[in-house]
Amino acid sequence: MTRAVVALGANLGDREATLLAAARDLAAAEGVELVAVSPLLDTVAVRVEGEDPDAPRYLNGVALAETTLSPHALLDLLQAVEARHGRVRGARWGDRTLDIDLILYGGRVVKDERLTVPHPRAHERDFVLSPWLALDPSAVLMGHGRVEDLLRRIGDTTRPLGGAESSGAPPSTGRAEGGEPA
Ligand code: A4P
Ligand code: MG
Repeated sequence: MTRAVVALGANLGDREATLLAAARDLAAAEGVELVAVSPLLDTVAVRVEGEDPDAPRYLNGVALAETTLSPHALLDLLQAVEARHGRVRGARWGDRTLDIDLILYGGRVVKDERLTVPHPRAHERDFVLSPWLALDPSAVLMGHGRVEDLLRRIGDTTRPLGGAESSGAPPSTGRAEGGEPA
């Protein structure tokens, strides 16, 4: 068995339902044991040009799995689950109902035309690091160091699902716009 770290994201459709269904699909797959799924976090869309506050926001999470599948067989599975949930491959980093990336596969380094592991951009993405850290406070991203340190360096702009603006802020008191009632 090899420990794999998988990142899930969605910014179209019922994001929460899709991510939970995808996690169930992974748990049910031959050769995969789902160990844990992180809290789902609401995140600003990152486009090729940078963060886009006008794009539909993402819901992101991370899952830990134990697998007997090879890295490429696991990628096949992740892509089959994406397809089952209506993923259409359009623009790079474009809007999608479901994206599943393989972040880590044990201590293996893979670099070919289909697969790069560790994921080459995970270290600079709070939407990967933050849910991963929530799941595993001692997580280490091979080649980059402790997830906690990486996240502190880039800053965490993620929000809890259905929560307040940022962690720690009290929910809105619902102050009336038009002044106090008479
Ligand atoms: N591929 C290579 N390595 C991997 C890997 N480790 N895991 C190949 C998964 N796939 C890998 O991916 C393109 C090709 O990458 C695949 O065919 C596979 O063989 P894709 O999913 O078709 O396209 P993509 O996801 O648009 O491209 P890319 O470059 O993988 O994008 P990223 O880096 O995954 O970024 N903003 C927020 N807030 N949250 C997000 O989740 N995700 C993206 C996608 C952009 N912005 C985001 C989010
Ligand atoms: Mg992808």
